[in-house]
Amino acid sequence: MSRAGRNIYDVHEVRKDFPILHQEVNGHPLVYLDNGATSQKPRSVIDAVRHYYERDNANVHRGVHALSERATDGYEGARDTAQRFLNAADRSEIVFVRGTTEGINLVAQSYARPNLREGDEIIISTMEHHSNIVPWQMVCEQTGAELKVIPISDEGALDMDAYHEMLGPKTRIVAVMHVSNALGTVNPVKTIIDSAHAVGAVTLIDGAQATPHLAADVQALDADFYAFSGHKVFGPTGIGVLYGKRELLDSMPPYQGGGEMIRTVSFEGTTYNELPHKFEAGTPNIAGAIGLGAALDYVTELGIDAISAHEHDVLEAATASIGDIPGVRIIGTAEGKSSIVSFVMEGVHPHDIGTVVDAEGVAIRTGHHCAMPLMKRYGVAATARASFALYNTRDEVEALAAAIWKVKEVFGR
Ligand code: C6P
Repeated sequence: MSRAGRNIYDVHEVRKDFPILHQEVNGHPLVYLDNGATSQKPRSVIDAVRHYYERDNANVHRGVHALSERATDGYEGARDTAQRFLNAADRSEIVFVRGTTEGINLVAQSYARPNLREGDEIIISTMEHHSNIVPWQMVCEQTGAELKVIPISDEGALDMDAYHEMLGPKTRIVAVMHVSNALGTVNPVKTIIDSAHAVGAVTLIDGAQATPHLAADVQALDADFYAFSGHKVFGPTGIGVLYGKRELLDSMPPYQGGGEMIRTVSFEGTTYNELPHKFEAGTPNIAGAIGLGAALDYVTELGIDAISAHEHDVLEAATASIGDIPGVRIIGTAEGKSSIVSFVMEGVHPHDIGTVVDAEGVAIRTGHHCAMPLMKRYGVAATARASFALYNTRDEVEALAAAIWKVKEVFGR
């Protein structure tokens, strides 16, 4: 459904595009607030995947037959869509990967590992997801490089003074998240990138939690690498994008070997395919890429600014109604934060909060959110987290607040 020309964001119309939202869970209307983990899919994405399997299914870049050409067009068309979505300068800078995790591992192993040596430094931050910590720890083990960690304030903002002090001639890579999955903090990535470039370091931005909520323009940011996952931005699981500047990707060895990534193979030696195919060994996730293309089109049609404005309104309502509940402490209160409210409750384990609110039809995530060092920074083992998306409403915020009051009742708090 085209929304071109619509100037009022009508969340109730938007909700009609998401079949899964219209169901009851435990006798209550579903209130899905676990979008940070994965978001729901609009009809256009489901239809694109179904259409592909019903009519076009074939392998890509290989056959001369009609179906193979259609599959190739669909797959490569999705690359064009991703290029536009990220405002990348060239379509060859868009590498399809399984998700953010694979994108970061690709950069760690194909860029960092061959280029770093003992004495070099990699900077990350305290709030990173494990997928932007562990790959760099592995590179440090492999090369002798050292990991430096930017501290954060109690509100959950990066300590930019500390960051600037850490930067120096030894800094080779700066890898930070655009938006925090556990706090909602939106990091000043443009400043981070500019300062890293001033000392000659290469930057990777983990955009997993940014792309569903705000504009990610890789040229405006001047990011060297930018990774995101399809399933968080209303697309399928098992597909994501790694953006890399062409000259960097060109200089890197392949990540995996196999079909598709080669130009010629002989037992004497192999030559590699051009970008981006050099990094896409084997039959790719064709249906996933096509679904992702439809998802990115969907977000673009709604308009990322309209989505941000709507989500800001929902976040404000949530911060007020959850923050007002006695005994509840919100973790992550940085200015300008995005669509996440993480909280703990006096005397109640987050898993118990999750279980009680689920009985009320409200889906939230509880746990360490794959950010154990961050949990340690706040002295907690876990939090409960409500994460909002473009289809959530103020009524759903009220349902969440009512469910949290219910938790207090159940646990006598
Ligand atoms: N965070 C969450 O509930 P993958 O699994 O590769 O699609 O994404 C990993 C990832 C990387 N960075 C950030 C900032 C993320 O939030 C995630 C995934 C989910 O918060 C699952 S742990």
